Amino acid sequence: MIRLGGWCARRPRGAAFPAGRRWRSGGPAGRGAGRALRVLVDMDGVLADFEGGFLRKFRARFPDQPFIALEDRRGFWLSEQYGLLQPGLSEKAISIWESENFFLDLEPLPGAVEAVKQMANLENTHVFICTSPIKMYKYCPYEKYAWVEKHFGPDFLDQIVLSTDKTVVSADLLIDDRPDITGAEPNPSWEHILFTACHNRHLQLPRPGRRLHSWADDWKAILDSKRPR
Ligand code: UMP
Ligand code: MG
Repeated sequence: MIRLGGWCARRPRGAAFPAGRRWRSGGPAGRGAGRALRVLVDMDGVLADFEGGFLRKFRARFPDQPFIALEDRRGFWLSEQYGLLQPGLSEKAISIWESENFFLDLEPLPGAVEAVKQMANLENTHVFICTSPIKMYKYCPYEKYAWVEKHFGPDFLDQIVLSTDKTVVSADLLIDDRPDITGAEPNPSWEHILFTACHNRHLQLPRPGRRLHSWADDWKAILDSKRPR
């Protein structure tokens, strides 16, 4: 059996593995022992600088409006904090990420692209980019695919999982900056590793919650802690 994205296909005996799929070095049955470790990596706030990109475009489009500096951000929902700052500001904030090229123009967070390329090339490791699109779908889903192609190359497009409910996606790990990840599945298969972001850095995690402070942090050790011994 060959793993192709999230499903399995029969490989004819003796046939070569598909070209250009080096990141699936964990490969078919996994070259080492046991099944491959599956890691979901979130996009906004983990790979792509959603908060920085938002603030830059908000200030450019609404130069006379108040704004929230990144060090003052609290809570996952930017729109809520802007709404508390001034009536009507929540709608202005939303209009920024609903605009064309917002998601495509986001800068990668420091070290993110290199780390995920490395991760995908590890033995026995399957990496998926698991991201929630906004409901206004005119630009966002297309631009998320275009962003992955731009920074990871076209072969990595197979690794995208778009889902507003990440609890129904099965994996060993989910690296995500949102503190409260809930959904239809009350017992998700993954362990959530909270990726530190401006809006969550002050939170005390309930035990035994773990953080990845940045891509300079030891993400390999976190993966290794989930591998069978
Ligand atoms: N988002 C909102 N409102 C906010 C902040 C973010 O709708 O106040 C959206 C933008 C992203 C999504 O598409 O939430 C975050 O997705 P994840 O990083 O959780 O996958
Ligand atoms: Mg996120």
